[in-house]
Formats: sequence, C-alpha cells, structure tokens
Amino acid sequence: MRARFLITACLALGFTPAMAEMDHSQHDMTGHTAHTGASAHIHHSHRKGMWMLEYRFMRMNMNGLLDGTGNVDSRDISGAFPGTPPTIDPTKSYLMAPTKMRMDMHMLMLMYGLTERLSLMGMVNYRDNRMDMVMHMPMLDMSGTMETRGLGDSLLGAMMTLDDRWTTSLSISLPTGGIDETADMTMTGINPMDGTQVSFTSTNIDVSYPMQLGSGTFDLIPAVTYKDSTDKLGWGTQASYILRLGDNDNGYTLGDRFEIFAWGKYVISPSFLVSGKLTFADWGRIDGRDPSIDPQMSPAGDPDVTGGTRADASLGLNCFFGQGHSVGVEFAVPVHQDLNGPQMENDWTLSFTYQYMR
Ligand SMILES: [Cu+2]
Repeated sequence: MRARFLITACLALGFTPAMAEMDHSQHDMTGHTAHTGASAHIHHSHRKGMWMLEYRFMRMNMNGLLDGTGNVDSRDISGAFPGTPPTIDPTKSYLMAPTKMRMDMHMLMLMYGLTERLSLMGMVNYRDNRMDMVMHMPMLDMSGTMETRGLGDSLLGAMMTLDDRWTTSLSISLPTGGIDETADMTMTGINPMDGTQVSFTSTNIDVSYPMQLGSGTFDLIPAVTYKDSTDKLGWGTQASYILRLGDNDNGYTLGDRFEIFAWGKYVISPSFLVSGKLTFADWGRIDGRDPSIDPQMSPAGDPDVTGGTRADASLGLNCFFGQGHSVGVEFAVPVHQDLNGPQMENDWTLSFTYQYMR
C-alpha cells in the first residue's frame, strides 16, 4: 500500500516543472550507482564538498516464537500458578512469553565528502519499541503491552573509496541509547467463572534485552563494499562486522554481529530504480547478564536464548526528483531463520528513506 502511494506520489512529482528543468548531467547513472538503494544501507562516499542528508524510518515486526528453525507455542515454555503475585509453573522455564514485538527506528544521517576519496558520516536514531506479553494461567490468559522509547546508539564513521568498485568504511557506535529502560505494564484477562475482566498493573519493570534502546558498549564496525554497474544494471556486495568493545555498565555485552548482503538493481528511467537484495546475518549470544533483568520472567530476558542467524530477501523502489532529492521504500521478509530459542521470530521489515544531496 505504501509502495503504491509512493509510486503515485513520484509520478505526480515527475510532472512538475521542476523536473522538466532538471539538469540531467548532474543526475546521471553515477548518482544512481552511488545511491543504489537509498533504502539498502549501502556504504558509499561522496565527491569532495558534497553533503547528503538522509532520514530513514524502519519498522521491524516480530510475531511468535522460534526455537532453532521450528515454531514454539508460548504455552509450552511459559506459565504461571495462580496466586498474587503469580509464581512460575515449575514445569515451565518462564513465567511469561512475548507474543509480538514492533521495533520502530527513526534515523537521521549526515554525510560529507571531505576529499574525493574520503567521506565522513554521523547518525543519530530514535527508537520506539512495543512488546506484547502473555501469561498463561490454569484458568485464563493474561496479556499486556510494554513500550520503551528514546534515543538509540549514535554512529560516527569514515568511508574510503579505494577505486571505482571497492569502498571500505570504519564506524564507531557510541552508547547514547539507554540500557536502564523500565516500563509499566497492565495485564488483563477474562475470568472464566463469571466473565468479568481481571487486571493488574506492574510499574517500573526492568525491561528485557530487545526492549532496551542501546548496547551500552562502544562498538567498532568495519565494512567493505564491492559494486559494479552498467548503464541500466548495477550489482554489488557488502560485508560488515559489529565488534562490541568490553562490558557495559550493567555487566553484559551484546553478541557481535556479522552481516553480508548482495544486491542487484535495474534503472527503469532517470527517475526510478528497482532493487533486490539478499542479506545473511549471524549474531552471537549475550555475554554476561544484567542483574536487574529476571531471566525467568520471559525468554526475552534470558541471555542464554539470544543470538542466531537469519537470511532476508528484499525488494526496493527508489525515486529521484527535483535537484538531488530521492525517496525509497524497501520491504524485506526472512527466507531462513535459525535462532537460539525460544526467541521472537522476525516477520517482516519495512523501511522508508528520504535523501537529499547537494
Ligand atoms: Cu551518502
């Protein structure tokens, strides 16, 4: 739906006088090559003195639980005994389980071409996480939602063009995102005896790891990108690694993460390009644990069931308009997931990007 809306918007913009006067020599395929997928996180550098501003919105949706590659019912791994407060069912590992999660990220990035070969980059992001939880009790299910929001980790980086095809980059992630996030949650259910609604509210819950906003550590991110193109076609691959440095203040370290993706794109017209991408990511378990997060409360708070591998396939559409503006959408679905579970299963990821270069 959003893609259809964008196509319509792009077509409308394409017929404005600004487009007719556009200098096409400034907007050639090189520009398209550098910015293949505005929505694809592809590292690139800029000509000397060139600025780029980018806003990216990303929504990741998770649904249900996965152990290895197989689905797990929350009933099989979690449950409570009746009473106040409810105590964990001794035959289950956890008191509650997450059923759904939505992670929203708003990223603002600024790039500047320092020399013909070297570009600098800075990025801040704002996150908004929602997690739905269920607690199975002998007679009823209680469910509720937790939410955390705030500044995430920030990125500073440098990209170096080696030749027409190879780019390397080194970024450092600064721990500006919170790792002491708390949330209130009201759980409600229907009493089967009399049909009345029962509810209770817990306040200041130390939320589980996926609900925290940052890593709490300085992270080093080296990456290398290869790309090539003809007039109409482009392709390439990029590999990156997130190396977590030391332990955070709460006594744990998120797992390192390796990611590689390959993409192909087709230039439909000076204003449009479509792209396809295949991504493979592998990330490690959390090392250590935050003493204030109860590992038996929910699998999301258990460091032992973190880490895994995932492959995503995605389709993207980019549209260029005016003088240096572009918008892009990208939709990704997992084609393979193998998680140290039970962990939340990724369902889809949608991103929207606006870029301005001058
Ligand atoms: Cu850029």
